[in-house]
Amino acid sequence: MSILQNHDTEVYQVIMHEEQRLHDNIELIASENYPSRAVLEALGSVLNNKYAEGYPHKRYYGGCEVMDEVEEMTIARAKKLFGADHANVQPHAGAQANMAALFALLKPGDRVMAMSLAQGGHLTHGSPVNFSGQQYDFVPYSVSRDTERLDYDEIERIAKDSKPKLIIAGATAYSRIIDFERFQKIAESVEATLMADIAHLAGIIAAGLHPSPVPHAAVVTSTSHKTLRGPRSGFILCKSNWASAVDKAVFPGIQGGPLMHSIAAKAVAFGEAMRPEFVDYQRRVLENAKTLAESLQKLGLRILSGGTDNHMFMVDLSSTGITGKAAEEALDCVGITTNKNAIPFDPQPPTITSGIRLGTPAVTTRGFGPDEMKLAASFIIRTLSNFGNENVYNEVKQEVYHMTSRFPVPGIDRYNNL
Ligand code: DSN
Repeated sequence: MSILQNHDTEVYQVIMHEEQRLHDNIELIASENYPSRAVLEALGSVLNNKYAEGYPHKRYYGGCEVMDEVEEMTIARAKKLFGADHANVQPHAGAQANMAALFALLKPGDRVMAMSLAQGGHLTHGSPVNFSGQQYDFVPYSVSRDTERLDYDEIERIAKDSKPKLIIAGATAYSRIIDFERFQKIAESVEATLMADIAHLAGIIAAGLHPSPVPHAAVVTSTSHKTLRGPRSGFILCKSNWASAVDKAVFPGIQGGPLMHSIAAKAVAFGEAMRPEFVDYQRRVLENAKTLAESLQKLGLRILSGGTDNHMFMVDLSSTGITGKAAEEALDCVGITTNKNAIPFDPQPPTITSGIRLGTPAVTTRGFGPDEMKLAASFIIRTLSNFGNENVYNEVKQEVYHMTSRFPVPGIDRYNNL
């Protein structure tokens, strides 16, 4: 950082402020993580400088021999890590991966079934304000009101009624195992294709701790920065018969030059995910999520579906009289970072919500274990049950800082060079 410090103090200062925030706060956003210094180094490398439109050995620019090596290495690692026939590692992010997958699999106007954003799906799974909802005919499926889990019989019934061309399995706010095999059986029964979006689950799936959709789905999309702990980016896995359509949809369909520095950083993350310590990390992510959910439950908060099988869960705040937005803001005041999140059948608008979503990938990377999860739960309860009380907020903030200052932040030099 010393070059930037002298070169542009203003930018240097804001980065230092963010490092400080990352160090001081407890990061409980389910979709965030701390990638390794090695991932950040690849991201900040000279690979940023090169145009490499096209694919390995079929480029539209000269001087791409190193780019070919980088991209082939990343593709090979993605295929090996997930056991996939084909990988496209060029999508700039998860939304681009989903856009390319939909372009490859569908024609405008085709019918698609997916979990709606309001139920825990994703913006690109048919939201009316997104290209997906505007270009395709989406039929949503929900969780059951009683169990707050996916009801596969009901999903099958909707599929039989609506006869979609594509079914999307995957979520951003669902804490239970997703039965991709059952999804495939449902898709097969109505002659639909199955696409899985594993942006949240990718690291857990790579570690073998959640069933993989790769044997079942035609196309699997993902990000690389959530549980997978890589750069902020995306990728697509697919069966061989979809390879050409997927590649054409990514480039030239929706993207120009690939971000080669990001592709190299994905290779680093895939390499890290093949190591035994990554499996151990994912086990601890799951254990921490369970401990945090159980501790909050014991202290009186309602967890949707009664718990979690993965790295995250949703807290229903309805009975507290505090909205998701107000809870997010109160927790920000004490140095606990979360996000408001609509809960299924939420009466509040998405900018307010009745819930917050909590996840443990980042705190686990930082080294927090069950003891810290129990403490974090007690901080959350003290903050929310003393809503608006600045004195209590200040006390809790001190205790949060006392806890976070005992843990280094991976990827940040001045808080340990990991
Ligand atoms: N924004 C991501 C998440 O937080 O889950 C989804 O795109």
